[in-house]
Amino acid sequence: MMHSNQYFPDVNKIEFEGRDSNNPLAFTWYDESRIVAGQPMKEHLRYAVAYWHSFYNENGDPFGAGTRIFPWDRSSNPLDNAKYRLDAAFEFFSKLGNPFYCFHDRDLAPEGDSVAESEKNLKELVSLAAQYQKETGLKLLWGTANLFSHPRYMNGAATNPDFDVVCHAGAQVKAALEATVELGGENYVFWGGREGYTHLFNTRMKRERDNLGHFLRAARDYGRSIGFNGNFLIEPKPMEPTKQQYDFDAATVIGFLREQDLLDDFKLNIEGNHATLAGHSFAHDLTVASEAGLLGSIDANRGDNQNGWDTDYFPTDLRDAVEAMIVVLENGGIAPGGLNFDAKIRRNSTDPKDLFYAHIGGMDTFARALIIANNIINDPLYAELRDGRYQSFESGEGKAFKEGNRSLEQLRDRAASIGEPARLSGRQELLENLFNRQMM
Ligand code: XLS
Ligand code: NI
Ligand code: NI
Repeated sequence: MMHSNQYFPDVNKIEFEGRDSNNPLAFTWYDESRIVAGQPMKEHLRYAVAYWHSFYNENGDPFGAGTRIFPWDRSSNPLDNAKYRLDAAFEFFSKLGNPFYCFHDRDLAPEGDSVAESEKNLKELVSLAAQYQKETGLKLLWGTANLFSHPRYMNGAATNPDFDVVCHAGAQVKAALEATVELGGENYVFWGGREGYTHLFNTRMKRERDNLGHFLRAARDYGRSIGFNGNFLIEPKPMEPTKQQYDFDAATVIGFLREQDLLDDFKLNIEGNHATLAGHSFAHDLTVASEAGLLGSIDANRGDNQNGWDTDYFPTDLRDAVEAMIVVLENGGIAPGGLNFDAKIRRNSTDPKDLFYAHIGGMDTFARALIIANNIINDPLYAELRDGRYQSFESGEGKAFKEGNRSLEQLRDRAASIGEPARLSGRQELLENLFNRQMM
């Protein structure tokens, strides 16, 4: 079975043409086989396209209906349209050259009138997707279940106060895990859109958190029993749609995973725009996850400085991407995770080529960022400005403290004997200039 060539007929395979090219349908920096830090770019970056934003999201907003016209909505039967959509998606992937994609159960296949019918729809689409994957070599970075769109989840999914709703969430996750395994997915994501609460005083946070723990352990056990060997990932987000209690940011999720004894199987999927919604930078949350040994994957997007929403812009801010790639390189890479463009074209971007421009922009930005990040890491000034500051812990008394061998009395006695410490500059401006020198 070959995917068609009818949905994006004006676009050919996107090639690397270099920075002198002015072809808007070519890469200027993403040269997938270029070696950076000992590895081809493609393997560092592991780009994925998000099925929902690119092929399912009509770009409605709270003020108006969707603006996109989907040429793959050819029929009045949603199951047929799901098949056309899959065909269009694989045409797009083949032309763009992304190695991975990600989906929710409900963007891949429509919900049926019963659990059994929904399962059947999903199975049908999964077997088609398996054929397209085989034909194109494309891989699944992760699967997930949409536990937030259906009205039944208005009070949450796994944290719903009504056990019957929790069961429906379980049914969906079971089927989505099976789909992920069948398609060779390397990770499985939980983003708890409607977990959390809208009013604290009709909510028992601890109870909901414990129920979520039971739910995630059941999902883990089932996944392992059907041969899922990849990482389970939790994607932190502080709000929107609900206020969150267990997944506000990376640090909160790590505490939750520890409380619920899930650290052996779960890692984090960090999204740029979610980190900024939590009042952090993208690189901050990546660093928190990485230092805990829990950086699993990345949703590469960005917010808008002028508002506080999850705007899911395509990531075209170079500085942001450079900072992210420093963390990724220092993490020893992102595999088996990847960089998933959990991003959408703007509501007024209605040219079919806009979806290509958007991904090309994101892919070029992170490719350039990878090169710059590697240059920064290899500049001796970087190590001096960062690790050099901690030199006093590398020998003598400081080293003894670092190893846990100094009491408060000993600290006091040393302070009394040494007098006022010298003022060591943090040299932040020099550090910023170092970054700019590599970027400009
Ligand atoms: C929404 C989330 C969502 C997850 C997958 O804000 O980013 O897209 O990545 O459910
Ligand atoms: Ni996301
Ligand atoms: Ni998001």
